[in-house]
Amino acid sequence: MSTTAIDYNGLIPNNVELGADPRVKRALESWHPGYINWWNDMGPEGFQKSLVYLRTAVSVDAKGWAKFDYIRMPEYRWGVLLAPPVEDRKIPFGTHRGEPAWQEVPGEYRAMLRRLIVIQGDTEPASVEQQRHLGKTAPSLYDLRNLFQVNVEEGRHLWAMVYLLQKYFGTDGREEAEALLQRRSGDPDTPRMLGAFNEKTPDWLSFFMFTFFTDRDGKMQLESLAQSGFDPLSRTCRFMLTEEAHHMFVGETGVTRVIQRTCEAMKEAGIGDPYDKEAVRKLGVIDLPTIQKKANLHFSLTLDLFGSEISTNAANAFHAGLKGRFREDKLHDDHQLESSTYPVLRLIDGKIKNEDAPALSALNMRLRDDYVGDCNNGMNRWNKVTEKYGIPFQMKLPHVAFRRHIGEFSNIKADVAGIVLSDAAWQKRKDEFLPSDDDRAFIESLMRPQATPGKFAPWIAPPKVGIDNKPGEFEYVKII
Ligand code: BYC
Repeated sequence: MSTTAIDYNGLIPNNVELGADPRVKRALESWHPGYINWWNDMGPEGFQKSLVYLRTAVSVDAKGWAKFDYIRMPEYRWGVLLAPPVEDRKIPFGTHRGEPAWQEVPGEYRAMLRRLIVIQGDTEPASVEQQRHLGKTAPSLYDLRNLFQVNVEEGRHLWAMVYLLQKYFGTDGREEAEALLQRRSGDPDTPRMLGAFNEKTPDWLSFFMFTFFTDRDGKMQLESLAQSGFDPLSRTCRFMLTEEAHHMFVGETGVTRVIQRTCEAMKEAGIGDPYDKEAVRKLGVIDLPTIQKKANLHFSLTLDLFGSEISTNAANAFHAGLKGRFREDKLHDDHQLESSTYPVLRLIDGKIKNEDAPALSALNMRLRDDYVGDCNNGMNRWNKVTEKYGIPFQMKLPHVAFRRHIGEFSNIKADVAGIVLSDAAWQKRKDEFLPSDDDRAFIESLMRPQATPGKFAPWIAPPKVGIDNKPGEFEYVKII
């Protein structure tokens, strides 16, 4: 079988020759019912019987890898798909740089590798759990379908990590695979592993912000793991990145459409002041300062996912050749970083300052910097919309010290400009920066479902083009 073709004959579609690997095939087949139970219990609520126009991977070839069709979500063909191998691939960084990439787990790094895979795996079902109630308030069938596409693919990403655990980590891999189905987002006793994945995604603006900001962390982390010297992880992540692009598209265009609708409504009503919240809200659209507050919230939550600025874990994973930098293969240096430094934003004597730190210890900071750059590019595209309508409002990323729970700034309170505030000042001003109860209640009041094909809730503009080039009236979800 070619390495790009997918075998659809068994229970688990795959391009890893599961048929020739009875032990792993059995392990995955016995994990399957638990997964389906989890999907039925924790996946999209109320739409499990509906027919959804979804894409499914039919190849891992970069061109034409997916086909679209109506499918009931519990019948989605979740599979194990790895990008084609790179012939003669070498470990691209760290102390083993230049040695042949590992096809088996390097014994000395087993625990570290397992931890990275488990953390990655844990985020995938977590996001499905966070988004499970959103179907009920979808602003259109187009958006409903996109939500479900994201959800089923996060489910597949869980499969991707579970395959690695089952195939390469024996009994403890099986236990970890089981535990991935037991933890629950937001559960006080068995929470998901990383902070942001225990937060709520209460409304569609949050969903778009999540897919813009948090899925973008997914992209950065997957790009770093795609560099891994452990070749099966690298190949797995490379294919996941193909799917991830759509998730960020959903976020970026989702927020763009919200901003566009607000600007249109303001123009039609002759409102030029974006801060005239009351007047704008009367139009049934979300005022721009409230959209900015949602961005502040999701950006700050997501920054915590990069871990501490200075991290021995990150240094060890790089040194070992397990987790590289963003697009390591495009960087020009010694790829070992034993003697280089990197500027890190730190809290020194109560002031936020740059300080050079050993580059190995500063890898989380470096990845976060790359991430912030990527977010800025997306945000600049949002700002083109307000510019086009001549509305004097530009979205801006808050300072990286704003509202942090992990790392250098977790013990201070800073405003969106990075000015350190007293606790009292923060309490007094926090509603300036973050959605207040009133903002949340207003957004919630707009969340009314629109399930007529081709129609959209009044607070969001239609997309420029349909999915799979379908026309505007296309019935993306047949609700049953
Ligand atoms: N919450 O040295 P430190 C995605 C823990 S998103 C709670 O500072 P490290 C997706 C840390 O575990 C991408 N705990 O950080 C998006 C450690 O605990 P232990 C997911 C946290 O390890 C949308 C301790 O603090 N993938 O795919 O260098 C939808 C000290 O850690 C947090 C990955 O993250 C936190 N935020 O970096 C669906 C890639 N941050 O071990 C999917 C794999 C840190 O001492 N993970 N801690 O008990 C990693 O590379 C690293 O684990 C992290 C943390 C970047 C997350």
